[in-house]
Amino acid sequence: MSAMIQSIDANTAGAEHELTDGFHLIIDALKLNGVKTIYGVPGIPITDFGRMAQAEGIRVISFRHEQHAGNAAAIAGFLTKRPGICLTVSAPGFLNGLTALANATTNCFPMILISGSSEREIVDLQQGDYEEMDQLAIAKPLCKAAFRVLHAADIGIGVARAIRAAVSGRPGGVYLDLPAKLFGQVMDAEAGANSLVEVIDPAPAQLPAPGAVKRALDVLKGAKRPLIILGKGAAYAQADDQIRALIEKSGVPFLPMSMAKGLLPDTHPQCAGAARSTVLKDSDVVMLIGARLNWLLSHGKGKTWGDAPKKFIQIDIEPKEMDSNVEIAAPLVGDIGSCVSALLEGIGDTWQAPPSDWIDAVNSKREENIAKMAPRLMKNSAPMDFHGALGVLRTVIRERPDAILVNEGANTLDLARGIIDMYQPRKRLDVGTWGVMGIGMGFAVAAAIETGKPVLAVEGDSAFGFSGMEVETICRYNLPVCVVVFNNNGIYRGTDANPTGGTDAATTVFVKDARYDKMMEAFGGVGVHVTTPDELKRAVDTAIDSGKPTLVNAAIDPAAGSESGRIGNLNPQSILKKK
Ligand code: ADP
Ligand code: TZD
Ligand code: MG
Repeated sequence: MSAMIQSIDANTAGAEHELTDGFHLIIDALKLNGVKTIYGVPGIPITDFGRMAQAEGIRVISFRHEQHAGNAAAIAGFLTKRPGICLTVSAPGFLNGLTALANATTNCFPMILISGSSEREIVDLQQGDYEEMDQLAIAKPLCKAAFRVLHAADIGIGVARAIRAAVSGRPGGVYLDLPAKLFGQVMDAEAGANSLVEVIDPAPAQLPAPGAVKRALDVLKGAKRPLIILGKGAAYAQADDQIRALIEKSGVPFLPMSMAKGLLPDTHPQCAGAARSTVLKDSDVVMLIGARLNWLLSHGKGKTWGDAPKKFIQIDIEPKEMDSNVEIAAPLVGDIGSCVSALLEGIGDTWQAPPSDWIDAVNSKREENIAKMAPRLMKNSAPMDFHGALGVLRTVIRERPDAILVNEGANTLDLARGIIDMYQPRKRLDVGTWGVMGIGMGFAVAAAIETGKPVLAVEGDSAFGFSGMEVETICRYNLPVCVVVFNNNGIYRGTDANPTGGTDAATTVFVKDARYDKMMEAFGGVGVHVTTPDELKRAVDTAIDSGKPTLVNAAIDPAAGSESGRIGNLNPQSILKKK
């Protein structure tokens, strides 16, 4: 359908002119650039915009809170390499979305937060407009780029800049500020159409310098105990075949970071996931592919990395990432597809596999750890502990490797990451670089919408609470999402008591034995309450087979978890704490 408006132009004495307006120009600009879905929450000044976008064939997914719409857009960006679009109202809606925008930027996910805003004249004189706020200024430090469009004729350029900024170089969040008046601005339809910009090659390949490729290969060749670490940048890059070829040709053990799991199957003979501490400690050359040496890798130094001297090779599109924490002996700046292809070309046919004593050491550690874990995963007891419950979910993903696993919580996150093997790229979506709670339902919605695959969201009961109201969204769009709430009555554990003995609950516990399954039932979905791993497996299988929105409330032993999951060491300690 054309977005044009038949009208009479007063200046040309009754002659018919086709006109268009801001609403339609924004829609046309997005459509021209392949935007198929918008995630948002309606309200002044964007309610009609959402209606019109839907009428024009864009899928508009309305959420109950902007943060979850923003998280949906962000993960859509990660999954598709195209910017996910989130649409919010002014000030409070914008701020709700901003958390997701900042999180997307931190995680290098491309997204665009489009917010309606109030009028510049009033905002700048601080005269108290409806939902007044200088949104552009507030967004700027929290995203990669921020733009405002004041004139309808600039919409094409504004949208194009936002798209290119989001996906080129290191991907990230972009803010696009659209004041209310812009939507109704009218202009000649033909001039409007001509003002639109189709972004050509939005994320251009960035080829590494040949000298840098040779340096990287020389360092790798000199290794006695090499390791490759794959990060979520490697998953994002969609260079799956090249990465697999490089790893298999080089024979180097690889360690996937959380969201890089499945890039090669966790059951691949070279996967060192189950020998993590050994390979970090004992390796002598480490090649990072789309992974930062941040807190998740102990900043590349200290106890985790052992005493042996290490050389790092780092592939990243962001030159400033090099030497962020330790010296990088061989920086390889470029996009991962191009860098890995160049390495593959340079590796030649005379490549020597790593020394067998290293491979043997890694393999035996891996087998030892896998064997140690195995019996714990088979425990079919009530109440369930994390391992028993995760043991069956691990089987679910083995049997359905194309399902997408969303995962958040503390124990629920850390243990699931270690236990549930992934088999395909970009199937594990989680709390990312910030370890943020609240991504669950937003990620689940977008994963279902963008891929059409079944989604299994494994959620701590606290984690789930951050986005729990979006089960209504899941039901409304009838999405094939099965949420499993690991209900241990609280944050980390459900056993804490108020130290004063008073009537207020302890700070980390929730209503005991809450029935989260009833929340899904309230909106027409399926709710199931389970107390054993066998019941859990049956409930999840039924949910995924049916494709119906389902919430499985899985009762977990309230005493089973540990403080902060695997990262309790990051808690500051008071000298006065223990009495
Ligand atoms: P993880 O948390 O999995 O360790 P990080 O988010 O820390 O991963 O690191 C991802 C890195 O990948 C970032 O430094 C980012 O610049 C980089 N990156 C993202 N996309 C690409 C790409 N297409 N090519 C090269 N590097 C990329
Ligand atoms: N707020 C936000 C936005 N992110 C956070 N990470 C936290 C608070 C702090 N936090 C964690 O780091 S994990 C967690 C919180 C509140 C919840 C852990 O409880 P859970 O998981 O029920 O989700 P387990 O299985 O009980 O450990
Ligand atoms: Mg919990």
